[in-house]
Amino acid sequence: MAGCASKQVAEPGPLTHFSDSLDLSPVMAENRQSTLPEDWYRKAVFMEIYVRGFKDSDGNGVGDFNGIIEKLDYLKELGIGGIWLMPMMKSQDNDHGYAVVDYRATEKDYGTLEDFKRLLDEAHKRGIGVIVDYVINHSAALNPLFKDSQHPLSDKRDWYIWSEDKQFWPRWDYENTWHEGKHGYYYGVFWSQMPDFNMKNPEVLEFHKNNLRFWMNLGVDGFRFDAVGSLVENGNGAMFSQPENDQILQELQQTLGEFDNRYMVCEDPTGSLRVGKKESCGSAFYFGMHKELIASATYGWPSRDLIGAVKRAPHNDMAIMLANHDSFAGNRVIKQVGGDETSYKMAATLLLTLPGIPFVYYGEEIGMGHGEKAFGDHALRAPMSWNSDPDTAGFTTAKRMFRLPAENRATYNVEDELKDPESLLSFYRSLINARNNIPALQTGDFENIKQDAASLLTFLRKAEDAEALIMVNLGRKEATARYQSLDNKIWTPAFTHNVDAVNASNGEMVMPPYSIAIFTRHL
Ligand SMILES: [Ca+2]
Ligand SMILES: [Ca+2]
Repeated sequence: MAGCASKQVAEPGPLTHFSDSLDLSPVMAENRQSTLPEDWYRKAVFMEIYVRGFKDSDGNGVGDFNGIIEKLDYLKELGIGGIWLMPMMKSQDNDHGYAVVDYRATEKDYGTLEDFKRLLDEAHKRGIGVIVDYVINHSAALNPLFKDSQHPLSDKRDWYIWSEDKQFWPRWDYENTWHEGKHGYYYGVFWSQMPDFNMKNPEVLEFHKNNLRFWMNLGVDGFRFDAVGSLVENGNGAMFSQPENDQILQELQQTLGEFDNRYMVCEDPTGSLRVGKKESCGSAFYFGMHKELIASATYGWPSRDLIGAVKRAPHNDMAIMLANHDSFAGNRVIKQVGGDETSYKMAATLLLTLPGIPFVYYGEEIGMGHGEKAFGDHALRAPMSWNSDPDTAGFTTAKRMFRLPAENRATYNVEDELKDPESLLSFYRSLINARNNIPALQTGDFENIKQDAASLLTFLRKAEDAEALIMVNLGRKEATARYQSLDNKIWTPAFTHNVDAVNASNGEMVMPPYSIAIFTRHL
């Protein structure tokens, strides 16, 4: 309407059909069985793996599925029973993978669907379960679904959250969460390139459930759900932790329940305990606990809220960790402990003995540092240090890598640490394997035992027919631990570090600095 003085409204033009390229068909649960032991995830120590950064198998400088397959025996010997793969679906970002372009395709850099299937099979042969990151809150802006939804008359319009007028819904850092689209404005809480799905639309939830079944039919053992505190919005100021989120997560639990033996764990940094409840996700990363673990290890005594935090957990299925791929959760552990391996081992001990399902972030087991010349999240996601090679750290045969290796690869790497019985890797291996042989440490209830000495942390883990007694001296001075039945004739030593278990008698045990003793007994 040339010459019209009123506000110009762009004509939407013809409908687009980009999403015809996607497989959106309904999926039924077909391959329901699992070859893993029942409740494998309750007993397992998990490793979180950034596929791009773990191992490059084909010499193009980017980690891939086949690279992980090469290292499954390494993980098995470390005692790992579960793997969480950070997003492995086709993404727009070509980096972290949280901007998904196709929910039923693999990231091209990582390998084919066949490669992925082989990874599942090879992991299962070794008794290792594989869960994958599922990004349910948002897609990539380049996802064909969102591209179609740009048109006001598209049948995908209501799959996302659109408004004709610009809105201002500030998030935690006062950035606006609304972005200008081709015709109208859309909501995207994290980034303009990651538009939020309209999770109130039942079609969207069905779409996600079908995708979950698609991956479970292939043999995926469960999911880590990203950003579940952000699923549903009820207006400005009501964008997080809305009650509808719990309802959705319960429905997803039911979808996983169509298959045997699957595990789901959720991420909500500000609502861990709530989301972890059975009435919501059933398991969640226990943000906050990670700070108590590190603080206790670095102070040399249990932090003021350590025991309280343990007791507040709704059950033993909470996922615990020391650090992960996000810088808001802290630096690599070696930085957090100021390079002190003794504190590092104490932190690992708390992670692997207190209640919860432990998640080790790849490289944590060797004390891997930040990526060279990298900042923020990128520094936490360096290529794994397999050896001391100054150029590649053994990650690839390529000259160029997607990112520079870790700055401490010369001193902290798998090859050297495997030869050193005092290394962090040897410590993680022996403690994880000890844990794998002590059922009470995996699932037992927690009971704190008070001690006079401030540096001591002692507690019981009580299972049905066995219990474990864990005694740790976090401090740099000798201390005497007391427990009425403490005697090495009653309790069998299962793991010790810096102490001889024969010291236990008559309800007492002298604990040298930085010592650990784990005993077990049958009931
Ligand atoms: Ca590669
Ligand atoms: Ca949302």
